[in-house]
Amino acid sequence: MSNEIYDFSRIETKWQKRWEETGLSRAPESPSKKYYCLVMFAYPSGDIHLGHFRNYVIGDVVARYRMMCGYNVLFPFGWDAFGLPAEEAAIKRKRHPREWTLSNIEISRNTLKRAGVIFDWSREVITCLPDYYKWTQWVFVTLYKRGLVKREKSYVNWCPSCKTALANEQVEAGTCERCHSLVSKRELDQWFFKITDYAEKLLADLDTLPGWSQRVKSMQKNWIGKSEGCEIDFTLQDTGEKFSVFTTRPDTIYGVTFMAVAPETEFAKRLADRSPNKEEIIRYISNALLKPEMERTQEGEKDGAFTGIYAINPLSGERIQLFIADYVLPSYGTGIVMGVPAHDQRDFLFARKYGIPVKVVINPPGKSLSEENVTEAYVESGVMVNSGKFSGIDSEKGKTKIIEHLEEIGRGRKKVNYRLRDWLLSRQRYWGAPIPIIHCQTCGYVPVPENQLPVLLPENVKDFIPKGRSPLEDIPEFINTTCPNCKKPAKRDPDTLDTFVCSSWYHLRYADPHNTNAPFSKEEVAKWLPINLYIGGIEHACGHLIYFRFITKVLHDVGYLNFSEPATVLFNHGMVLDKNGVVMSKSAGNVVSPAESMSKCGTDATRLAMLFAAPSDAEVRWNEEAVSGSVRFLYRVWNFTVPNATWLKSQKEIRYIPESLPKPLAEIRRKMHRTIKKVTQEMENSFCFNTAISAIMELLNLVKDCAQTEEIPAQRAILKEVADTVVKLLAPMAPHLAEELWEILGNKESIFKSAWPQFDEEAAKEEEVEIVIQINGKVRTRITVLADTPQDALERLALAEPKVQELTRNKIIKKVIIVPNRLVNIVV
Ligand code: ANZ
Ligand code: ZN
Repeated sequence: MSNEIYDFSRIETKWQKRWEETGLSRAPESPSKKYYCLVMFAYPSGDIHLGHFRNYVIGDVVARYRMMCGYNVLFPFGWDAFGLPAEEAAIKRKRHPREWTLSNIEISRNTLKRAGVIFDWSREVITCLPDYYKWTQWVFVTLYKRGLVKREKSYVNWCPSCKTALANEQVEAGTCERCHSLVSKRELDQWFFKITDYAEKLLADLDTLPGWSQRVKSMQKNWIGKSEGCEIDFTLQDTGEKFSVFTTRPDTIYGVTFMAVAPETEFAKRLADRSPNKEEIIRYISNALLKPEMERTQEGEKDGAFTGIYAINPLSGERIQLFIADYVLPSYGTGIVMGVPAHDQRDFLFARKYGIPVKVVINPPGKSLSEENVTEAYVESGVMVNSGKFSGIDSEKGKTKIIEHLEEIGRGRKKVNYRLRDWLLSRQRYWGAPIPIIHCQTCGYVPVPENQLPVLLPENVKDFIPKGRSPLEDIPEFINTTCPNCKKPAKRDPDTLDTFVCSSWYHLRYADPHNTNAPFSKEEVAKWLPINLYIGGIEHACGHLIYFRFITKVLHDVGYLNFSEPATVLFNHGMVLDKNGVVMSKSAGNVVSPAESMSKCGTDATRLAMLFAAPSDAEVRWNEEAVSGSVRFLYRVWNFTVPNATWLKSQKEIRYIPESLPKPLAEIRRKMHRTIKKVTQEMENSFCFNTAISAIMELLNLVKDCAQTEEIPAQRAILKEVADTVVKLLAPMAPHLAEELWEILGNKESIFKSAWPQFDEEAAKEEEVEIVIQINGKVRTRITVLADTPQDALERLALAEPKVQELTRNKIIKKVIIVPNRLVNIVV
């Protein structure tokens, strides 16, 4: 064995094998001090690339750090193996999704092992295998029994090229987030989770999550979109039929000059039927349905069609024109808007286009608007005018007054609305967990009883290409069954579950991954959860990160969990960009595998280069050259430790008194404690491993020229401390090299069983110096500042001294002479 050179490939293989043999990554049965570090699992749609590598290495650094702090660490991994990406890839290659997926998992798992990421593979979950999706189906049935599942015919987002329905979260700027085709609407019978029942809890509990960034919390808050207002009942002039609108501005009710109905609604269809302009209205409605939602909600000119029918305002009794207009969304409020052109800009543009009156009912403080001088809507609050007995009232107060009045006369009520929509679950695709529902002619919808789960996805399927209806529908052996209730012939639901259902509960399965009687036992979950640190990309803020909070809350309410928020701390790592600054992704086709760099320069150097490139929450533009920089640094660590190892560990330990260390050694010792402090803070809080690494580099620079000498008695003791410390501080980031050096320094056990170095606050303190302050060469006062305070700061501090202010008042300062760490002389 040669210790002469840093042979990374030998070292990395050796330690990966050793960790596996000793079960370093195994989470214990009964943790006494637990730490659950979770990274978002991956779609197995190829090998992992540098984006994954970064995410998982960050997790690995934290997991290893926590081990050294004495925690029992759970750091599991798995695969989000169902769903479109895998299915699309398999179709392209003419392979079965299952076979394609499992072989990708194999490849990616090996790459992750080579990356030195010590996941506890004994707890791996793969969502496309029956032992997992049985319980995904159980989650569905559990929510079904709880009344949280609904079936509804509704217009769904439809991707014409993926040929499937999409959840709102999967629509990006009006296009399919996968293939970027324009999304249109299609009416289908669909299953939904009633996540809106939890809107208030999901919103309110954001306040109980100090460990989540403001950014994610406000994204979720906007997504949930709580809005407080009221519902007001209007009537049709001719038939007296009642219909309601949702508004946040009841104070503007006297300003309503038209009403607009969403084209998708039943109400619109009924109006069309009775309209004198029937043909035009029907044409307008069918055109509107083809428009992507994006186009409808964009700013700019709005259009609509007048139905020829009128409504009556419940307070003013005025007659109002009814329009069908596609800027009104069917799924928000009641799908009908009371149009107030004077105080809503959209309504204003609409009114100007169709020659509808603009009636001012709110005046800005101290001003008077009128139809003629309004050039845009006045949307602020003000004084109510032209509003019957409410005129003259402040509009904020008016809101409450109007609602009270409407409630009294039975024509309106307070109402809270959420922008959040129910979670669309059904996918008309093959590669997913079958929806565990049986359609029976007699009994209706019957959930599959738990003892009949899983509903197996048929595997010998040749034709699973999407055709616009579910491929499972064409498989008689699958679709035909008997009703669990009445035992008559019945049919299975042909759709599969959105994969976000699979990933909404995987964090729980890791606590008890081999349970065959239940998705998890309450006891096992209680040992590990909630997650201490959850690491993943910001792109999941309004999708997965809401879904998994929702499912956790439901399972809590059903009594399976003793906590209702899944993760205490959430960390969003930044993206990895390619050379041209484009986000690395499978779909962009610009992915770089970490494998090449790991072979060429070593895993530790590749990890370090990635960690050194930027703070963990910032973007990294990947640059191969950075790796050679970290190779050089690792060599320096090696060259400091290895040649000195025998000397450092020889003879008995030397004790020293810190106060009596000679200056250079005291300097080294202070730097060491400061470095420990810095690195520890980064490991605990902000994960700026780049600055942690530079601190270690600085420390190493300070000691690299220290000779082996016994003349200064404490020299060896200090250098031994520095060597141990550097190796330990580097261990989470460059684990293989650290293990090897730790062994060379004479230790028998893994460095990850050793204790993380502690810093001494006193020793880490910066040195202070006294600065003499002179005016025209005469000593006037003294101040104490940190050593090496820069000149401009010294000047500012000196001039701010009361004594100096007093003596320089009404005098002109000609110049300021500064001798760093010693003196400031002010010439007046
Ligand atoms: C009259 C009014 C007057 C309104 C005014 C606003 C200003 P937020 O705050 O986002 O909840 N609205 C209601 N249902 C709608 C739908 N289905 N599609 C499009 N717009 C709809 O928005 C609530 C406001 O959005 C409601 O208050 C309504 O317009 C409109 F000076 O009613 B408002
Ligand atoms: Zn039946």
